[in-house]
Amino acid sequence: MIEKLTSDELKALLAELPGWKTDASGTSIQGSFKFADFNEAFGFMTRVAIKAQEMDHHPEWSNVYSKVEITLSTHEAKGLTSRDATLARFISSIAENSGSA
Ligand code: H2B
Repeated sequence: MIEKLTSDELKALLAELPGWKTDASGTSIQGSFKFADFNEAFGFMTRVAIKAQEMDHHPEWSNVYSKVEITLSTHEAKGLTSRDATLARFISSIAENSGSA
């Protein structure tokens, strides 16, 4: 069973990843990404989907035209783990390269 992040690790992760926040219970993190249009948003989602499939760790997300909202958590741990940190770091790194706000 994968271990949950400690509260210090979660604090450090949120400090490292501007724009991500945690829910009140600290069991998931949310990020919101805005692109120029649907084409940019869906390209971003495609890159995230490929990474998620490689990792076998998948986002809960929604898309409305140019906006993508993402929630990450690890069901197995009923909370946040290093898998969420890895995927969130990847998402932020490619969002920067896709013109997100
Ligand atoms: N994605 C996420 N976000 N959390 C999980 O715990 C998870 C997953 N578990 N993708 C994986 C798939 C698991 O259900 C399969 C069986 O490996």
